[in-house]
Amino acid sequence: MGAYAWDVPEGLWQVKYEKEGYETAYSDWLPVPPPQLDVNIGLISTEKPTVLSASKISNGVAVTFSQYMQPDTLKEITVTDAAGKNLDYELSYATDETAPDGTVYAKVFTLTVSGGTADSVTVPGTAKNYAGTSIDKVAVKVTDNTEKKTVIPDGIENTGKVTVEFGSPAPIDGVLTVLYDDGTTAQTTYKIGDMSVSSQISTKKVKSVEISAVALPEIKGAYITAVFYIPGDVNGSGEVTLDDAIQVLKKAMNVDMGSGEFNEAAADVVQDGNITLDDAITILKIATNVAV
Ligand SMILES: [Ca+2]
Ligand SMILES: [Ca+2]
Repeated sequence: MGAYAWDVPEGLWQVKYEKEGYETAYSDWLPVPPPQLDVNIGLISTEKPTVLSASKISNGVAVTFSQYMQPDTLKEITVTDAAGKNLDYELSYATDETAPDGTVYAKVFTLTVSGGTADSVTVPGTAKNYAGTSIDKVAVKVTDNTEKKTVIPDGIENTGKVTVEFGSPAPIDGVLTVLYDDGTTAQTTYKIGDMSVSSQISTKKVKSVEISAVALPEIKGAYITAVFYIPGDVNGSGEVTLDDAIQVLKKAMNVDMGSGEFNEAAADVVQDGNITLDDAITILKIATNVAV
């Protein structure tokens, strides 16, 4: 909002706040002296909210508004398929943005649709922004705003870390595709907003990684971090050896291992969420080239 300064003679003073597109607001009458600092109030927009986009996501649609909206007023939204049939959906939204009084407002709403493919979203005139201003009823066509980025991570043969910025912190599904140099691919899904993705890759050489996500307008700053590793390479040395098997065995037996690197995801090669003797034996087999 910016800052301002004032230096006035003694008396009673009032601050008037004017900004195009906002209602004019006034502070309380303030006695000076004492110095009055932090005379700040929230300005209320006089403009009606609008729908900026209705973006296709893997299981529905993400609707972005131009202003913060009251979530309770969005329950009358209708979603239709290409034939005009109404589809059931569940509404969700981030709850981390609140007004000073604790009320939750959001700009991006995820509609998880069942029973068909969303083609159009209609927002009724009962939908209101944070100030209680209603939207004009509007029907918006669902569009595919998926953005793809290809990255070549550093040190992919060992532990590769990739950070990619996207346009939305909303919890929306994305797809991460690993391309191997023999032409094969592997895919894993994630939710943007999870901020961190671990993707187990095979010992095949990785050429590049393509990350795709829905780019939403108005909101910036989200990112995901993908960490790659070779299954069984718990110490991050770049290969699976007897050392790795011994470390996993110690972990499975609860033996103190000191403070060296230990990648628990890489250790759980028999993927059951626990590090056990099974994992140690499997890593031993990988290290000694015995068929697993
Ligand atoms: Ca190793
Ligand atoms: Ca395991």
